[in-house]
Amino acid sequence: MKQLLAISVSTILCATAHTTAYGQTSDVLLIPDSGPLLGRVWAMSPVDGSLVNNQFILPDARLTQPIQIVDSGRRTLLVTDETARAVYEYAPNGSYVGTLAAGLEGAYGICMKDGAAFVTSGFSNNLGGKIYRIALDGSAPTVFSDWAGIGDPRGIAPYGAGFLVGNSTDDDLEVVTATGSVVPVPFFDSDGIASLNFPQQIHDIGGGNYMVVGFSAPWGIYFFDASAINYASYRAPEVFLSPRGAYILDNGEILYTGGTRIDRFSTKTYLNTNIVNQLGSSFRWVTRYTPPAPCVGDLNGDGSVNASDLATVLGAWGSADPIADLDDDGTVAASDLAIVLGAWGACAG
Ligand SMILES: [Ca+2]
Ligand SMILES: [Ca+2]
Ligand SMILES: [Ca+2]
Repeated sequence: MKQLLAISVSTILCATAHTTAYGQTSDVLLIPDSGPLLGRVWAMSPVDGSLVNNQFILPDARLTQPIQIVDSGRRTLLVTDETARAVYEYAPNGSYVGTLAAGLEGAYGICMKDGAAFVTSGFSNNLGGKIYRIALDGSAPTVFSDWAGIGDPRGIAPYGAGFLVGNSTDDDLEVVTATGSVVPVPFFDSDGIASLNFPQQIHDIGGGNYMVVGFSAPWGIYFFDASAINYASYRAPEVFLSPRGAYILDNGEILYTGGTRIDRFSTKTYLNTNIVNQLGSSFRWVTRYTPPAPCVGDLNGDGSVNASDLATVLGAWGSADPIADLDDDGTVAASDLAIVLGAWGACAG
């Protein structure tokens, strides 16, 4: 009886799991690496921070100083690049799709809200800070929030109807309203000396709480509640060096990035563990990514069913190639071609 059960379960698994050419099906943490030659994006485990793929996005000449990568909500990823002053779009398999915005005064932090990207800008060229709103429909970016006389916006996270934004000029955490104005009284007024100094990545960690990364001494990972009470701070020695990005791992430890290193530390034992120390790398912000469910007929995972997928089926014609054999009947044939043609175009959702 046990044996029969095992056979029937494995039969079901075979029947439902079509092999795909592109790999990432479970959550990963995506971390841009603005190395000295070509920027790329690493993927790490959200459970313990271990390495999944150090070339989730292959080294790419476009990426001169990539900072943050987020899910666009339309089966693509958006990457900000500080020195290229652009926002690039990539497919779930890490291939380049297009340039969403270029010629910005800068492009640093990014978060999605109401279907648009909000990008902080301004540090690289001293023209004064701005937050751009960039729609995904190809229309020109607009200045959502002008920080002239206020400072330089860095990390950005949704907050109420607007945003919580780090100000690297006065080290405060500013509230930006839904219409882009900066509230005169900050959420947290930091002295930048004994407390948060040079805020970088900001995470909404739920329950009204925020985790903010402070890059300059006393560098560390700072936690604030809804009343802006700084209820926890982790600094040296458990935070080994100036951090830029951070993430609370599923195992409860805190992963953080800084320079050539990706580390994690325990908030219980204060033990720091190095995960990666890669000569030449410069690791940036950390964002969890849930890959979209594979799209039927999209054999290469670039987000659409098109000529490249058709070519894969035709190239494997008559074979048992498990990727091109879409209906899993053992042969690449007309029925598989029909699936590709029937799904032609951009993947939905
Ligand atoms: Ca201040
Ligand atoms: Ca495709
Ligand atoms: Ca087939």
